[in-house]
Amino acid sequence: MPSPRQAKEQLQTAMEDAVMSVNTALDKLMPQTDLAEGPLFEAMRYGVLTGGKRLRPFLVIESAKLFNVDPSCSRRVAAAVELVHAYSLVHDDLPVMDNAALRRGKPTVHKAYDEATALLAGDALLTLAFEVLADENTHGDPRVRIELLHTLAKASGAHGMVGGQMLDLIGEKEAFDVGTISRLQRMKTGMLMAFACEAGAILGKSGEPQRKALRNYAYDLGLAFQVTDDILDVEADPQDTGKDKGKDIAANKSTFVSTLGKENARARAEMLVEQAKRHLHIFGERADMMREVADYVLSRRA
Ligand code: GRG
Repeated sequence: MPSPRQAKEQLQTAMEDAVMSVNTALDKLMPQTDLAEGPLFEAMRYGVLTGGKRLRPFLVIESAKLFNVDPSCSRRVAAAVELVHAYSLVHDDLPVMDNAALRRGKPTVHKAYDEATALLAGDALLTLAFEVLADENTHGDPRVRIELLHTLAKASGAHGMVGGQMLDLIGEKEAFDVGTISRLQRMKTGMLMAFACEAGAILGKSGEPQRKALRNYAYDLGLAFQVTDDILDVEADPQDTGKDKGKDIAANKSTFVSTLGKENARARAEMLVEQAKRHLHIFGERADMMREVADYVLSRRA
């Protein structure tokens, strides 16, 4: 069994490998072009390829390893989930939403290009994700591809990420209790993470108990991730996070920190991470990397 330090090093190596392999896949999916609409492709590439931790792709790759899925398949699903994530960031940064100037330490897409191009780039990233999943290179079995498409659509749409974003906007005008904040964050952040974790089980045609365990792990992980995001919003160095500080307070949002206080919020994140790891017991040691990434979510600075 590796020491805690070795386990952290193994996680870092695995995360770096995931960044490289998903970036290669994304680069191929969005080639540069001399066509007249070239600026759209440039803005898409800018929105996806400039930085990011690639946490969701990492979860796809690791969950797929549990079921011995061909890495060439999981890499494509990892790219698809990052395309949806990148679209959400591009649209979220627009003046009509968060009006952010910085993302991943660089000007946001609408600052680097213009608002209309950013809007279209986000649209095209989202639709490209579904094109990638529908392609037979993602999986030879059409039933698996349909299940991936259906699950990603549900996670990203009105009952998932987009619905969560709507609640987030409403939360700027009315105070939410912790239960409503948790529901909002499960929809906004947790459901895409749940797709990432379930994707391995879908690709591996696993049974429902394994799929459910991964889904529950992801929900707790996503919530812990969001609690730490709220803490980082008040205390992190923008040089580390690559985005402006104090945006939640400026927007008058109810967050875990504003509702529970920083200490209670941190205690809740720790409790959620322990709970997330317990869901993985059915996989034994094979899920150690997913346990390690849960600890990383607590200690992250970016
Ligand atoms: C559909 C417009 C629209 C938005 C959906 C996900 C989302 C709602 C908005 C993104 C903004 C945001 C702060 C979401 C909370 C989740 C979160 C902390 C996202 C940033 O994810 P990281 O930290 O980012 O994984 P990197 O840059 O590492 O990929």
